[in-house]
Amino acid sequence: MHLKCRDTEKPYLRSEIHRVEVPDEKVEWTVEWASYKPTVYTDPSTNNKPWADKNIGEATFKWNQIDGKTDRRSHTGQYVIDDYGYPLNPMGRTGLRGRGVLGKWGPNHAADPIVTRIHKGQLQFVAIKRRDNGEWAIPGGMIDPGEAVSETLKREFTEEALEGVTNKDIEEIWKKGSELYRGYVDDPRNTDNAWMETVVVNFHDDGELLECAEFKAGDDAVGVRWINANLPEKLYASHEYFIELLLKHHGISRPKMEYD
Ligand code: RP5
Repeated sequence: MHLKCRDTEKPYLRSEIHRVEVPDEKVEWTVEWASYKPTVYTDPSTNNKPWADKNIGEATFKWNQIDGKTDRRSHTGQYVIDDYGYPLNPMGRTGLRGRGVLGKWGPNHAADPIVTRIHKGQLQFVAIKRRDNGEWAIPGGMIDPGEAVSETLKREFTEEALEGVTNKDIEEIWKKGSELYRGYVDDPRNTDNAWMETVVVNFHDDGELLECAEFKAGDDAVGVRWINANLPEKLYASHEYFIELLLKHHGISRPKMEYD
């Protein structure tokens, strides 16, 4: 069940708009809620951007299909279009309608590379600090139109954690990846009609390829560092869950914490 995209405490990113509170039992669209009338918000800064969709009614959209250069298929299966022509978030209500700050109606596809190493006996992954909200995150990003996921994974890591600078040694790391997840992301930008989805792939450096890499935050990142995977750390969107999958993949169990 999505939680971060139902947060009513903070205003929605770059706005003064608050979500309507959606109680757990009313998240699913199949639960009747006649008086549900959340604010409709599409960030004005997305208007007329080449990467953003037009308003519903001003263009035709091929839902659940590849639509020109936009992949409107969801990893979660077929999503529903409501009576007014808007795609409905497959995880249910979020307390906000419209496209928010996202570019696409329906699924917005991203890719997340988890680059890892063993350091002093600990599994570590590379994290970046996001410019938009200051949270630590996996250095993922949006898939460009027509781009292969494998390219996005490489490109986003290079832009955000290496400030665009790569070399032959670092390139080696992209040769072996293990997919950990493919699906919906509980991203704070999600709305009832636009949401994030991702493919998460682990690239493990078992040959010290990254030992001499010069990590430097670039593009949408303002910080970069190695984080011990088995220590609890607050991360952006569903990224804590992706780290749990990473630990499982490496056969590591996280020590039980007081709050568990
Ligand atoms: C998250 O947003 C994904 O998991 C990915 O890490 C990220 C992509 O968005 P940007 O970083 O490009 O804003 O939902």
